[in-house]
Amino acid sequence: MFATLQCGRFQLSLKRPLVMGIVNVTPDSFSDGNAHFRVNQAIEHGLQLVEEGADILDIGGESTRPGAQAVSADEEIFRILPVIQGLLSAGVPLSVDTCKPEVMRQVLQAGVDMINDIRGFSSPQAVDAVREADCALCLMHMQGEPRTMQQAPHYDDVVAEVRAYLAAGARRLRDAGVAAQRIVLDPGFGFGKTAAHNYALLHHLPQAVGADYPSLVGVSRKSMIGALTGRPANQRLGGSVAAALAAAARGAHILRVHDVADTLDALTIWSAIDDPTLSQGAAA
Ligand code: 7PJ
Repeated sequence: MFATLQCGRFQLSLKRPLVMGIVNVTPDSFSDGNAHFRVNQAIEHGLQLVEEGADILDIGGESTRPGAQAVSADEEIFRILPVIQGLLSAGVPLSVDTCKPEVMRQVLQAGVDMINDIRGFSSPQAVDAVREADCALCLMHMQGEPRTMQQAPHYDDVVAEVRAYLAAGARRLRDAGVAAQRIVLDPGFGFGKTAAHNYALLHHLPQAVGADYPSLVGVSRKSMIGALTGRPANQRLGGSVAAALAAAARGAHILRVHDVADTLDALTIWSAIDDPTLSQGAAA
């Protein structure tokens, strides 16, 4: 039904799961507060992820962790624009993780290929900022606001509620004139959800995202991994890769991860098990 995703300068094949590498440009993700230093490190990190095989890069200038400080549109643009410019010729589509319409307009002007909105293009201004472009749009579910969303998440039926939100959001985009080939849906792991909610959504991924649009899953290093392994964020590689594979097995089209090389290795082995042609030419 959807063999490809219209993603700005690129038409992405969705025949195998794609890996989206995360490039954070927030002060808390770098040891040095110096802006120039931060930009160079982020560009280098992005290039490294492309070398590891990333299919897409997702650049974010605002931390959405529970309790994180809000930043102005100007500050967000100041952080990410030079990183975008440094990565535009890296050979893969660039996505920007933002919920600010003004940031969306400016980065689209700069040439990015995808807008990833954790607020699901819920504001009419966000829809206006992206409708006439040819970028891909990732529409994510969130309950509440980043600062407070983890205080008391509640659902009567998390899978049905997330599905209804995503379907309504996609309908809003379509009604605004957005082509179906530009839309990707994301259950929003960790955004106003308990560990039990997150695992229910992962188990029922096909039901949570529906069959009309491709899906994006972001579970990398999240608290749902720490909740079961007891490990801090920098020791969640094994758990994150397991969750990414489980998402791929349930049909996820794009996996948003920190650890690109390890995730791709896991996908390579997992794919070969069900497709003997993939191991036939390999050395013994
Ligand atoms: C997600 C995201 C996600 C999408 C973040 C983190 C938190 N965008 N941005 N999906 N998570 N589409 O990476 O831990 O799950 S920021």
